[in-house]
Amino acid sequence: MGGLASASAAAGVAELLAALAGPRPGPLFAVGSAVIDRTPEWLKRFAIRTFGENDKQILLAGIAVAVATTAVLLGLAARRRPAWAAAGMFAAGLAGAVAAVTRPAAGVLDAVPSLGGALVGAALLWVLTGARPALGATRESPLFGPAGADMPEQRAGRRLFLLGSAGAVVAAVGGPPLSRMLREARSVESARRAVRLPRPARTAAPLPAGTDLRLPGLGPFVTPNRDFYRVDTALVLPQVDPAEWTLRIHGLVERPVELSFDELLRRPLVEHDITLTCVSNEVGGPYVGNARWLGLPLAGLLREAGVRAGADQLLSRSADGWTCGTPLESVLDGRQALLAVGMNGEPLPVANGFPARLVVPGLYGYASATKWVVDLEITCFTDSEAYWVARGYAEDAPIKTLTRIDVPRPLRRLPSGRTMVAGVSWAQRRGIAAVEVRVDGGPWRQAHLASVPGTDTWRQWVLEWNAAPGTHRIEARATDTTGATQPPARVPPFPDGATGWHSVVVTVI
Ligand SMILES: Nc1nc2c(c(=O)[nH]1)N[C@H]1C(S)=C(S)[C@@H](COP(=O)(O)O)O[C@H]1N2
Ligand SMILES: [Mo]
Repeated sequence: MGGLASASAAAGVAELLAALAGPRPGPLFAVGSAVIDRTPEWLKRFAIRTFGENDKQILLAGIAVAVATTAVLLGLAARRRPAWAAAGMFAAGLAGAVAAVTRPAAGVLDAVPSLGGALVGAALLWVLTGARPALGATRESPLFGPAGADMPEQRAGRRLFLLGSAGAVVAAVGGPPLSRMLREARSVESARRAVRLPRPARTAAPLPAGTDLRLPGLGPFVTPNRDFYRVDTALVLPQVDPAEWTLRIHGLVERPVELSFDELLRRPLVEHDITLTCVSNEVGGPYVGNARWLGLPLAGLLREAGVRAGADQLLSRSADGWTCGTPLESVLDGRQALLAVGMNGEPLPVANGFPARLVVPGLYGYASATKWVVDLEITCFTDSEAYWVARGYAEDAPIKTLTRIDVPRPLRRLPSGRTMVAGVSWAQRRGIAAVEVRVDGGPWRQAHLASVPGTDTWRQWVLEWNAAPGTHRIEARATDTTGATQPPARVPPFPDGATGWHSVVVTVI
């Protein structure tokens, strides 16, 4: 108990000190992030596959269990060797400090919260366990000498114990909510609400009629911001104040450029509909979403800086130190690659990169879609490796053609008769030319395609099916405008994206 109480108090104090110090994540989160960056690729893939968007909660829970176990062991050890146990508690805090200091963009001061927490934890452990013999037990106490000593010392020991317990409870129970309040008070949400996006210099045409088939269960053509998937390595959302944000463009350029957020909003911004896709998305998976983005064309910005001959990589970096390598060619070939500030008519949500992010049609997010972007370096693939490329993912990451059946849901029981089979297909840059559906390995039938504003978004489709009683397997596949049809064999996401046909099994009654 003493161990657990001291450790909880230490954690509470550390998180509170971190919240007082500034917007950067506290030591527990620093440990979590350090674990994420050092997790072997296969384990990360397993975690994403198994826990999906809950992977971060599972990781934090795992760390909490590890910390609690250590704390209980230290508490037990403290009965015999209080000094050692206190030293152990301090060492654990030191580990937190090391994790915090070695995070990208961290400084020496980031060690302070962990060290403060560690000191409190070590002192409490000493008081709560080491001093206990003075309460009248028969063992020797290092603080108060032989047990059974005279009354004033016993009383002093008891007072210290009670004070320590009270302090531990206050710190452990009060620390986390107090630090959350401090963080919320300082979050950029209010700055975000104050942002007035300019009118686009070039507005996207209204969506053509019939982009959205509006079928129950079918994902809408435009994914609402609150439903947009989120994938990133950030345990705590980076809080980037637009008043302090700058974007630096440097490296193999003629003229380095630095841009403030106000300057960015004064530039001629354009709108474009782009479907974003995560390389970790399994066939039939949820990590894909479509939005209307508002931003500055990246190609013009890079030409302003003057890209030097020989460069082939745009290495972008986020406020929290994540990096992304995009083939320069794909930014300069005429597609609408954007430095985006708006998403579906609003400033970017904080989770999706506020105040600015990159969006490049046709490439998986890990190679194109840097959120909280602060730095663009023109470089070569041979000179620097981005985060996921260093972990084995492909340098060139064009999105593969994929089809997802949204209706009916897997394992659904349906009444027999006419029913709709519907879903979405995407092949960004190339565009979807046809979608076919078959039941129980029978003949392929052409689905009806919804309209689309261009080649960079997904495309809805629907087919009416006269369902007979029994168990049926529905399969769907798309063909892009180059004439290439999705291959049947399932390929897992690593290292350059999943392929294969999506299939859904239903029972008709
Ligand atoms: N700063 C930062 N940007 C990032 C990532 C990240 O981990 N950190 N992940 C990328 C990946 S893998 C994807 S798929 C997209 C997801 O964007 P979303 O969360 O807005 O859907 O963001 C990209 N941008
Ligand atoms: Mo991703």
